[in-house]
Amino acid sequence: MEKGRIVKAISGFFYVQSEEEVFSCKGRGILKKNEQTPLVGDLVFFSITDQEQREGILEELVPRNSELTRPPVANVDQLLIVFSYTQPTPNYVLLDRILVTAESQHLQSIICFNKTDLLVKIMGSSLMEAYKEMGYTVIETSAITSKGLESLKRALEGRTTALAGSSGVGKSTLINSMFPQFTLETGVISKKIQRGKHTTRHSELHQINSDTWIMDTPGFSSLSITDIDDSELRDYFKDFSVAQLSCRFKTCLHLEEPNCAVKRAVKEGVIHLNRYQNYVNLLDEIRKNRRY
Ligand SMILES: Nc1nc2c(ncn2[C@@H]2O[C@H](COP(=O)(O)OP(=O)(O)OP(=O)(O)O)[C@@H](O)[C@H]2O)c(=O)[nH]1
Ligand SMILES: [Mg+2]
Ligand SMILES: [Zn+2]
Repeated sequence: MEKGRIVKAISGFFYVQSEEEVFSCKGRGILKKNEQTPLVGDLVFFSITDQEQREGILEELVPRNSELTRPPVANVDQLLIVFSYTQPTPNYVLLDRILVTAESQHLQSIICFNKTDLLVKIMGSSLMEAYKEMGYTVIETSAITSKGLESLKRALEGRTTALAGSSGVGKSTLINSMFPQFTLETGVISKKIQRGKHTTRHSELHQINSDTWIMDTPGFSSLSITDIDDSELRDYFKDFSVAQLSCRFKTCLHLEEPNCAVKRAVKEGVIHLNRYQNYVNLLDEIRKNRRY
């Protein structure tokens, strides 16, 4: 059997990269029987059915280090969450949803603000500073002027990174600008609604060198939080971690409980109000979904 990595999945075929070659493979009954759905990023064993046509059959999935449903990907080390300063404007609710998902999977997150060239003046927002203080790497880039691309490349080195973010923020353009060997398809922004047109349709993993991979993904604008318990949500808000040690109740959910140190920190401006509001909304959503 051969070993490889799924780099793309389209209409029932899994494209498996092994050394320098890519084989198109069909799944095997055994995977279905075990209720295993292969994902892009999966390490697999496969057998070759036609060497010349580069065809094969998937035999076995290697156990995953991590797994995400949106974007659907296995074995990434980190997410590169991309926003643009304008066209389209940043969606901080989406940012917190992606961060919560990443934290729950113990993935690192890098936050990238792209299209700095479109701004007359960069408005350093207090919210952005807040994310830096929480310990996230925040990088400002322009795929057009190459600003920030060198530091972004350094942050990707030696790791498998999936991009995530709304359509039109410049994910594919950033990959093309950092790595000129790629010519991924990019799209224009709709003038009328100032949004992207969902140009990238399939996630695809690209190998940069022996231990560096990057995955382009389709844009998305909503992300529902499933698989997370209301009691654990607070642990995925990094900025709560210090304050919540001082809440009167160990299990404080920072809502109506007396002597809540997180709410105090919000009042004092130590925790950003937007973050707290997003937390309360997400908690509410998780509880509502559970009821049905
Ligand atoms: N001015 C400016 N335009 C950019 C920048 N990065 C990307 N763009 C433009 O934004 C548009 C959308 O870029 P894409 O790379 O297709 O965006 P995407 O995030 O891959 O979008 P989807 O594939 O639809 O999810 C294109 O017209 C790009 O040229 C940037 O840094 N500055
Ligand atoms: Mg794209
Ligand atoms: Zn509390």
